[in-house]
Amino acid sequence: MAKHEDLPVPIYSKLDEVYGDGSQLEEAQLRISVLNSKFQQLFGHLPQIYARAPGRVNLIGEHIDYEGYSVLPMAIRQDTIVAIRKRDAGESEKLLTIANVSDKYTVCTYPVDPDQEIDLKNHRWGHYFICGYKGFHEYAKSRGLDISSPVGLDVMIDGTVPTGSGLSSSAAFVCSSTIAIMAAHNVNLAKKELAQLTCECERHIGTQSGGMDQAISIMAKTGFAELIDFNPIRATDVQLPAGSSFVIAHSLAESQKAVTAATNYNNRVVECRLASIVLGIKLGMEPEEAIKVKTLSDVEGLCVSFAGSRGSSDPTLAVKEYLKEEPYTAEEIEKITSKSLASIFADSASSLDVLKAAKHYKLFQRATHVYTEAKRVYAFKDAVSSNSDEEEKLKNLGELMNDSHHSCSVLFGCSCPELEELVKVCKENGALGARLTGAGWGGCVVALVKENIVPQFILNLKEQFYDSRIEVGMINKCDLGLYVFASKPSSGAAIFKF
Ligand code: NG1
Ligand code: MG
Repeated sequence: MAKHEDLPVPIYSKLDEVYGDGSQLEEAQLRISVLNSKFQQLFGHLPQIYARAPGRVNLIGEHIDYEGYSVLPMAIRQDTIVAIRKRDAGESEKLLTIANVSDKYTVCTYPVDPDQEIDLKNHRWGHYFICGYKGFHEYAKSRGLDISSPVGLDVMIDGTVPTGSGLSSSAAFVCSSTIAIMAAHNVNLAKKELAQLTCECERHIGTQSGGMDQAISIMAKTGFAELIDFNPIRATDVQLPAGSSFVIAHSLAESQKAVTAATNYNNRVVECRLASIVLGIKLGMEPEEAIKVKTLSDVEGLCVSFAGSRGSSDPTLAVKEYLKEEPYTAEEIEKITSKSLASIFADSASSLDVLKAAKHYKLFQRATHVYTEAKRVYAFKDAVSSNSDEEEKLKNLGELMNDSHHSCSVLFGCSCPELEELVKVCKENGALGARLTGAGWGGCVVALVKENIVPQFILNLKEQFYDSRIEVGMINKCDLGLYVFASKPSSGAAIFKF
């Protein structure tokens, strides 16, 4: 039997094949009918084909995918649907027109040009579609696929993943766009290949992302979280313990990753790379070789050998020995590398932006987070499949989540006051574990809660976290369900054609 990741994206002809037969189906039917009528109104035609891709919640393994380490997310029910129509070659109008069912998003148009540059200084929501457009054409070119010359595309989007929430609305958008463009050209790919492609697509937005979000959005299966490995991308089903539930709660601090990349996300990618280079040199690599090192996983072997000389296998021993806790200045690092930071990162404009904005580099803290977090992912997977009784199992999982949050907050510096408050409220109300999820600096918390207390837990969060914010008008009372909800592992990306 073909492995799940070797299969292409499923193509359905009925909505219930992807949304089941419950309340989600009714909602999906309504969404499709709104998409169709707005599509018809704007473009004078119906769409030819649809693609959907879900958001995700990461249960554990934060900020380590871009360092080559495995992570453990699950897809959520909220998704993005892209309705698309490829214009006929003869039609005079040659534009990519991207509209949204929500009036919040004004129509964006782009030229029909796969080589166009995305204007990163002027962020527009439609840029995420262009990420998929550019990526698909690059892929087609590199594989010599027979794609007729580019034509106009009419596109209408409907997304239900809250934006800036750490639930990967961006990957849901990029993945569904890429798949829709692909399907409109009668192309389909193996999921693992598509996961790789969509990860590269999203980098066109200027973040140096790992591949977690796209991989889970494409490879998810109903009922399972997935352990995602990289190089090569692979997904292993993880059955979460019965009697437990993951509650997602929004801190109401929005994290606009594409806008703050230089000081937040990409800054951490650069710091991790610098930590790998410095570790490489201290552990005996020639500087010329070490500056080619990309990730902390590339120097883990050296760290473990060092630990071995002390009777341990823990890579953080090398971090403790060779990196100092005080932040490094650029000059201090350049003394070690004998090369300027600007020349090390000369091939990456977004890294050069990081260097311009950075005052110092916390190499010890970032490396310690990455190595310990990578271990926690496997400890979590082992705890799920262990034979210990349910109570013990949940306790272990909760502790790993708490440790992960602490490390994100203290070592990786990607929390914020709102997230800290919400994690505390979750723990005070019976969560076995609670942590920020996704990139952080705002967005959501994920809490492990015994299933039988979920309704009371959510009520308590409402009283202790949300009511005061409803009072000052940050959110509407009737929208609370969008900001705090229990989530079950949902299905991955799909194509529909009716
Ligand atoms: P979000 O939460 O979507 O901003 C980001 C990255 C992931 C991963 C996490 C942190 C993208 C598309 N996603 O997620 O690859 O690094 O942060 O674990 O950049
Ligand atoms: Mg994102």
